Amino acid sequence: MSELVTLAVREGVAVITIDNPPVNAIGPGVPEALARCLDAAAADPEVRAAVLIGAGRTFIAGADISRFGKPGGAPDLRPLLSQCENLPKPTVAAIHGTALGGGLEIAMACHYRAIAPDAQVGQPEVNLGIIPGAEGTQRLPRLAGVARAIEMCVSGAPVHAAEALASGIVDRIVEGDLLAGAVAFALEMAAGGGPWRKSSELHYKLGSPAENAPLFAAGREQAAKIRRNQTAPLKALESLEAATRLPFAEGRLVERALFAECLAGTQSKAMIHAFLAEREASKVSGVDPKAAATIGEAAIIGAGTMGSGIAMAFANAGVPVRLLDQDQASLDRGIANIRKIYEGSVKKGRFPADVMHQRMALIQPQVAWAGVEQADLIVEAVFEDLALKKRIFEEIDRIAKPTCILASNTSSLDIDELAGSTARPHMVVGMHFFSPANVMRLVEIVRGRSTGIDVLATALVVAKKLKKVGVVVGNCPGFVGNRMLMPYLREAQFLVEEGATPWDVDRALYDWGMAMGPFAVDDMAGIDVGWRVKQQNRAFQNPGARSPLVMDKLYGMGRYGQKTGRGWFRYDDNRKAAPDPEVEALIRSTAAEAGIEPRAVGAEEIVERCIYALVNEGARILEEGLASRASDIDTIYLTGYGFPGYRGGPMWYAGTVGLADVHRRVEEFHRRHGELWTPAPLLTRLAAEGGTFAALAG
Ligand code: T1G
Repeated sequence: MSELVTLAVREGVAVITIDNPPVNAIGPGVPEALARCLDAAAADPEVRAAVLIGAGRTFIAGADISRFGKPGGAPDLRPLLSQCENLPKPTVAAIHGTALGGGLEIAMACHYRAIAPDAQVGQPEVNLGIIPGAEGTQRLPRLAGVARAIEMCVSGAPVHAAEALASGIVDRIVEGDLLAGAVAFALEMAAGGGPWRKSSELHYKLGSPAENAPLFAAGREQAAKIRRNQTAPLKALESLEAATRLPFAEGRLVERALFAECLAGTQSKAMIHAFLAEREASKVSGVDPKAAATIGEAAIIGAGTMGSGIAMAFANAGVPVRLLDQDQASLDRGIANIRKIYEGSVKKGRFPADVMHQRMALIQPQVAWAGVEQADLIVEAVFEDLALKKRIFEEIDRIAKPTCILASNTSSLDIDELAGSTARPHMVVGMHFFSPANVMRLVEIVRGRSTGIDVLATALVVAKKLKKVGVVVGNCPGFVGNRMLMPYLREAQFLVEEGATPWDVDRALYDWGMAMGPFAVDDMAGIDVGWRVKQQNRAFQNPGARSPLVMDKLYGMGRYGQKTGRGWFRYDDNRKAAPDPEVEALIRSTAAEAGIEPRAVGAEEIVERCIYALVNEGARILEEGLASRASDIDTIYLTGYGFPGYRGGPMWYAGTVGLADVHRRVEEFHRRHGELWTPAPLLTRLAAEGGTFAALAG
């Protein structure tokens, strides 16, 4: 019998253990081995019942995602589920950790489910652009009711044990030893003599068409809101609807056809790429996570928006953190903000008030340096000013213990310069968080010339501990994300000078899938901030190259964006944006003065100009070795810049368009708009070879 699944008999119960680390995914060989164990359990006269349990940290986390797209990569689990459900002895799934996707589907095909109090169950397939493919959309509404099944399949979010019990997905919570509890449960059921409960045969929770119609309408509304432009949640709803209308045997066929359709589509390929790319990012050649230092305590310098957000991220992960500011008033403001955000979360029911108190207690506000010498990691998060940051680095270098890592949250300044102002350049690293830092998942980990690999390892482990995605990047102005953003924002501005309105540009990119349009981003971040970054980067602008004209004027007019109620757009008291005729007139007159003839600019051109600007700059970044693989760039844009997951990131997306086509357009833009559009040599080469960024060796 395969070691992936083992069978042992305990008190007359066959204990079938799935052991496929790290998360017991249903990889090659697992369904077959499970089937053999079920057969053996059925055949053994000594066995009265069976328990399915996962070894290690979790029950089954679903199908093996790394195999999707490969031959036999998405195995049909349905014969296994029938075998499980039709076993002539009661079966109990014993769930700890997470039962996700195919894992929950297997559990639902068992007659009963026992769960550990801290475990979760979910159908997260929509996160991968697919729907449950092994009867999940048919069994879940039968167990949990239509409303709950819609909520779980559309959001993809897991539910906790208590909720799973209340809604009927599981039958019993086992405190203490899960296996012992599950065995006892199985014996109880065996003693009852059957018949055992089959989820495929339940009907009473399926509702009537009249009851279900508003639930499905609400589900579609929710899908449009939280999963804009995505096809999988709509297919999941269609499949759930089939469950309510058709017998089980027919509903499962509808599900399978819709599943296959999703799996063959571009959205699932992009989202599966995104899942794997995110995990790949933490693997950096030569960097061993085991070399990471333990961070028992951290300190953050600067209690502004970024510093406070970073302090929250540490507190949320249970790490004590000192929050410093030289100015008591700023410190008080920072702490008041943190409290407000936590209170908001409590009000929304995200966590109870005592969790808020625990987190607040982990944050120690102070104006003096006392105690900072105990920190294992210090993150500098002051105003974006090189001279100021250098002074702070000199200071913290003096105070911090020798093993302390000194990180900067700079979004564009030179890490080597900062490292140079300390006596420990190998301990200096960039940790560029994104605003709001307690929410956004990306951390660009900037590797300076001298940064030690053990320091990189620690930064990666810290990012993971903070439940963030750390991506190692090289040291250059803007690093990876903001360096690419510059040409993207620049094209957005050129497009309005050529005849589009800021509203047109934002609408086109939002409709295409970006979380926000570029002008809304400018207004949110602050036009004054953008202006200052531009001044700092003047040295990197090609003399004589075209430069956007309008932003400087907005800055001069004090139109700083949302914070002043006026920027590229006008804002009402609820910060709702509206087009501003004054800005449009300013754009037209500025363009006319510069001799730019206005023309009609369509949505397609807007998307191509902005997105291909990202791609072309991304190709240069790869060439220069500032990102180690294209998928890292994708991860940065997906987790930090609101790039739509179902398009896989800019470099992946370029591959789906075809690099030859992208290159052709870039060349056209080059001819029409000048040197800023010079095609990156890597793009030219790959386009000629028929290659993709994704296929480049990392
Ligand atoms: N397949 C393959 N590998 C997986 C995996 C999976 N399903 N889930 C996790 N991994 C790997 C991951 O790549 C990483 O690898 C390691 O496990 C730890 O993951 C038929 C079609 C389970 C909650 O969508 O949500 O079933 O980096 O870093 O934070 O209808 O992973 O160590 O090499 O994320 O503790 C549905 C996705 C599949 C679950 C653990 N299942 N996974 O989180 O660790 S579709 C999912 C997760 C399906 C059926 C359908 C999380 C986790 P490495 P990690 P974590």
